[in-house]
Amino acid sequence: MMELNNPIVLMRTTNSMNVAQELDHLITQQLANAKRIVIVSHIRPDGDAVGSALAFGNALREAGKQVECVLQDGVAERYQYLPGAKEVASEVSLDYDYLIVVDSADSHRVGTVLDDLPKPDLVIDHHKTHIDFGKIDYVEAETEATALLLTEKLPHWGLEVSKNTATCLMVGLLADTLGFRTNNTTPRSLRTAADLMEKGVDLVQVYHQTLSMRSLSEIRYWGQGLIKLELNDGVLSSTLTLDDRIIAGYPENDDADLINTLTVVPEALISVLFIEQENDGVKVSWRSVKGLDVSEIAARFGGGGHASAAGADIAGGLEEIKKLVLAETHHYVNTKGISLKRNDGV
Ligand SMILES: [Mn+2]
Repeated sequence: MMELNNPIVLMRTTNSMNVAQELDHLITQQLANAKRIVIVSHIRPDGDAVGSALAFGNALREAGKQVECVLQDGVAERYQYLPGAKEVASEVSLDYDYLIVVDSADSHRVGTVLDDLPKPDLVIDHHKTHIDFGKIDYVEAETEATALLLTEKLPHWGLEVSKNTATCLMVGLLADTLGFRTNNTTPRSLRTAADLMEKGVDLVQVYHQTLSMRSLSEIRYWGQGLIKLELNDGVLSSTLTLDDRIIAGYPENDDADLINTLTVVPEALISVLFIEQENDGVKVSWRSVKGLDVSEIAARFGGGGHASAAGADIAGGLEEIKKLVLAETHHYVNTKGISLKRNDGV
């Protein structure tokens, strides 16, 4: 058996099957022994964060565990229909004996809910920029979604994937692949979706709720960003201010996924969106075509993510940050992107 006192990291690509099997065995035992489990995911939770946390929570509850799912920023309206969504807490209150974090590249991404708590027992993630922060970090970088990893692993960890669990997992898979159109989509994610459908998931309904459905305030908020779009040398950019949110009546502190819509512009090698936050900060989101790696730019500003989708929370004024980030993004495109032409969908 593996030693429990040392942090364990699995990058499957660099480890043998024996190690993978031993790790599965260890996680299975730990989950079997756990009674009260807290599951946490990142701030401004997207579909993969919500879907993965709820799916894991659901599977563990069905196995007789007491589970508390914690998302500092709560669950967006579009995901409120998911099983367990209404019970999600915004801070840890359960006296847990096992702590799980899903879909988070580093400990800062979960916000402040884990401040002063011991290391998580198990971290499951798929971000390229993952920095280990658990006792076990189960990481497969650049796999399409944490929900995909969970779909494959839950049965290996002694847990069943019921229709309810599968529905949450489908949300995560669809959200992170934007419906199988990100450039890291492989046959594996389509097979995973097929497996989930066989558990009874209503794909059309979940697809609509996850990706197509938009509230009037979201569309109006997009409008505020769309009229400010600028395209310079392959970099498409725009800004969403606190005022834009008030004008549109949009209640959240994110971009309402506008960034994913910008990738439809064929001239854009990189899209970047600035979302003004309360307390003198800016959330920056990047998307890029295949061959560019925006997680490198995000990392320079203390953020991270994937090659084609990354973000950073930067302290400071909006105009100052825009200047810095656009300069760095243009610098990156100029050094890496000159010979690149868009030849794929996203
Ligand atoms: Mn994810």
